[in-house]
Amino acid sequence: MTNMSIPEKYRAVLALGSNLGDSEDIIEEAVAQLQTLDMRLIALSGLYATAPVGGPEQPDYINAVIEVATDLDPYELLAACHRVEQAHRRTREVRWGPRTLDIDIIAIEQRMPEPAEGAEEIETQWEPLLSTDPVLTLPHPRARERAFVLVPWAEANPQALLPISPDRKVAVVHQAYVVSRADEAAGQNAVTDLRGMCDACIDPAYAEPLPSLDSAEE
Ligand code: A4P
Ligand code: MG
Repeated sequence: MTNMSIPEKYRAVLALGSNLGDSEDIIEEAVAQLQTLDMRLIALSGLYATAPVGGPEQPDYINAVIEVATDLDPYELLAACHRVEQAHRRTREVRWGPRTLDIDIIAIEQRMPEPAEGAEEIETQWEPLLSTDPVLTLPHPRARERAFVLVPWAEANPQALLPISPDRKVAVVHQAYVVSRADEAAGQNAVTDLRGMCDACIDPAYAEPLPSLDSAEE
């Protein structure tokens, strides 16, 4: 149980997806179950019907994104996500194949140490964690090009920033717009109409298009 008087050490963005079983119920139950595992919900998107990206021919997905505050360290958080996937009898036969429940950790930020007593009050600082560990890659390497992650995340938190490198972040609302427009132009995978959302870009410096990822990462 979280002690509300002590602020949590981490904030995490989780993307949930399901395309087997009663996907809407599964996602809603999973959001409730995650909250019993030392996570406090701080933002929640709606449910999105999305066309499958990659993998074999498979049904459409239901996707959603949540933000949580937690004291679980990143690997404990991954284990908690796997527990909830297992509770929904998630199996792993084909990469990117259909699944009852997938929970990906999109990004984690760590609270910076509090200022010393007597020091001038400063706003809480959050530092994004970057990791290339294949067991837990942060941020999730494909998040930046997936409308089914970016669009719900932008809804849940219009101020969200996706870290790209130690000194570069992109506004999620902007990236959601860019990726959705590109998908739409290619006649595929449109998630929802975001026309006009680009106006909400936080800083034009983040508006530069991102290089596409090395196909070896796919
Ligand atoms: N892993 C590494 N980093 C992370 C992370 N940040 N979060 C490792 C979660 N897991 C991470 O994951 C494979 C391994 O990735 C794990 O052992 C974990 O330690 P998995 O869940 O077993 O397999 P997966 O989900 O099939 O693989 P992956 O690479 O996570 O797939 P993606 O990229 O998540 O794609 N289309 C629509 N419309 N909606 C979807 O939700 N999802 C996918 C899965 C494909 N197409 C989709 C959707
Ligand atoms: Mg996954």
